[in-house]
Amino acid sequence: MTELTGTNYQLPNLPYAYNALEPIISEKIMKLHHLKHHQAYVDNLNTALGKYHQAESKKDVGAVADMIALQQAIKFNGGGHINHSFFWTILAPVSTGGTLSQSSELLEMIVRDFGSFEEFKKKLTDACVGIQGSGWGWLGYNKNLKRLELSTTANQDPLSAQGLTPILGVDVWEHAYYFDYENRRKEYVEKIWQIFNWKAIEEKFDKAIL
Ligand code: MN3
Repeated sequence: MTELTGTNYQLPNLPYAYNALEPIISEKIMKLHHLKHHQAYVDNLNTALGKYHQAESKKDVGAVADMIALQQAIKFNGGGHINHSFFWTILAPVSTGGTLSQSSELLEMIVRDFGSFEEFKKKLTDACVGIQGSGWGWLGYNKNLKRLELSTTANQDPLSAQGLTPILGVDVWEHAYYFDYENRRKEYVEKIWQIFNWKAIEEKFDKAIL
């Protein structure tokens, strides 16, 4: 049990049913991914934060070492909670997520920064496929340079650590696809384009450029 009082983080509800992303992602994967993996990040984050606050409340230099020792757990599980909470919202059942509207500012910037939508899609897919081990592939917005950038992160590192605001992300941990695609990560990444929620992705972009 966690000692944390007041601000326990909670697993967010999915905005669709567990079987809603079939046949691209199975109900079995979605249930495990959300109810087991994401829940574990939330629980472990709450536990680590509880211990952190306990150590902090001692106001003793000896407890600072305990706080430092907890940082990796906070980063990993906090990143997992951030990344998955984001990921669920940019997916939608096949043929309900729409397409990027031709008049959108996001499409305009994609064309400016990557040449064409097709080129962007290929580059992001390649980046996801090329990640060694577990991680995420991203389209991010660089506020300082006012441009879109492709990036990857290892493990559960959040994209914000690179100074980028996430617009679109792909979980390429094996738990995200292995039951459906086995070792065929490329096929999973190519198919996930069918279940992106472009309205939600445009909203992320509109917020990021404010
Ligand atoms: Mn995952």
